[in-house]
Amino acid sequence: MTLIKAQRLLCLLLLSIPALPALNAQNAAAPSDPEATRRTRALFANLRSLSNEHTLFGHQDDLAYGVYWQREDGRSDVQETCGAYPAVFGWELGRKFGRGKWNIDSVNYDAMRRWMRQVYDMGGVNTIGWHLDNLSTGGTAWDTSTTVRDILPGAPLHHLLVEQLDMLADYLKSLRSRGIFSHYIPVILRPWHEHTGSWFWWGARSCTPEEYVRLWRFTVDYLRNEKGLHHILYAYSPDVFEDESHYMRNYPGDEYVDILGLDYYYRSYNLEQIKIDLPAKLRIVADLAEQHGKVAAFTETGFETIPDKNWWTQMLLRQLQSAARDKSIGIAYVLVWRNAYHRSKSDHYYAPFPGQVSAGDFIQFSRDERIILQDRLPKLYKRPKNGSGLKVAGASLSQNK
Ligand code: BMA
Repeated sequence: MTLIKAQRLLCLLLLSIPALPALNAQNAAAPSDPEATRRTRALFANLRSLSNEHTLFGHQDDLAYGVYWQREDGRSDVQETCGAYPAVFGWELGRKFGRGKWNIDSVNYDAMRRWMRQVYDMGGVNTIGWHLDNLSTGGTAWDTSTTVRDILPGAPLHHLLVEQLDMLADYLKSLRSRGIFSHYIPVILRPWHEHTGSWFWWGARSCTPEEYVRLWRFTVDYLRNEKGLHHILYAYSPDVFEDESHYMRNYPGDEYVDILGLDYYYRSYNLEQIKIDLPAKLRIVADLAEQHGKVAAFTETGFETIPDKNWWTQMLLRQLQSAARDKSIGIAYVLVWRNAYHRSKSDHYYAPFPGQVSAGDFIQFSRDERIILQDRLPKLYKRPKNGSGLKVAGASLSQNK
């Protein structure tokens, strides 16, 4: 073949590629960290591309404890209710590193690392939040005394923030897979959450938007550049907000955020309002994620004690569906809050367990085509070959749950 013929052939081949524009556009979206590991990049792109049709279901501390049980290997209230584990698992770092071996909810850090590895081995996703103690006063995360300005670079207590981030970095560095091809397990880190509320020391009434943005950027820059961590996706998750500009008021910038989230709880007194309000809010988050090339997620929600027996299909599912529009991205995952194990907190649970009033409806929810639990997970840590798309098992398969 002459050189000219070969060039023509190459041109023809290249011309045939734009037949896959939508897919390429979605695959082109990349995490905010230009040096993100291969698996982290795959996770980001896959969450984004699955979100139009699917939403991964997640539960906080699912493997650690449930209603009236704690630390029993293999147990999960979700799995015992519907036959499948969640697809997303939320974990908590708080109160403060260095205070002992257990976090604020009596979860042991070593056990948590083991569970995170199990989640990764199951093909699931780990997301980590942090109710960090107030570093100025020694109070809890809910001590809203002004603190942020004391711990920013150049401020007198900055070393206390650095000390915590050093320990966080060590913990994140220890999140590696097993075996000879050991590698970092990608994680979603969700720092400084619910800042539109005023119940945490990094909240709306305790710091200015500028201070918040500096705190966020310092956190990311320190972990990424000083500590060289590239297996992290960062989730920004305001609580309730008024409109787009309120949502973006403290936005640290596209170079610092991967996931646009929302924390929003159902409460008996606001059910009527939430029916109208929530789909609109989720839509704003999804639209912003689309515009900024990010993933959209419902980063925390739930209806404490789930007193409405049809809540899963009649409320949550409908609202997730209404957030997705034709060909645009939708809500990639939803995480319901924890099922407290202690009898003194017997009304603090958000996922069903066998016998709970909404258990039957949760089974229906878990079998819906949109919702993905662990048994229908596509391979999230691998980019699909161009043109092949993500493979999600049909909902019919999960009839065996
Ligand atoms: C809150 C409650 C607390 C818990 C904290 C951190 O929403 O669930 O009981 O200690 O989150 O997980």
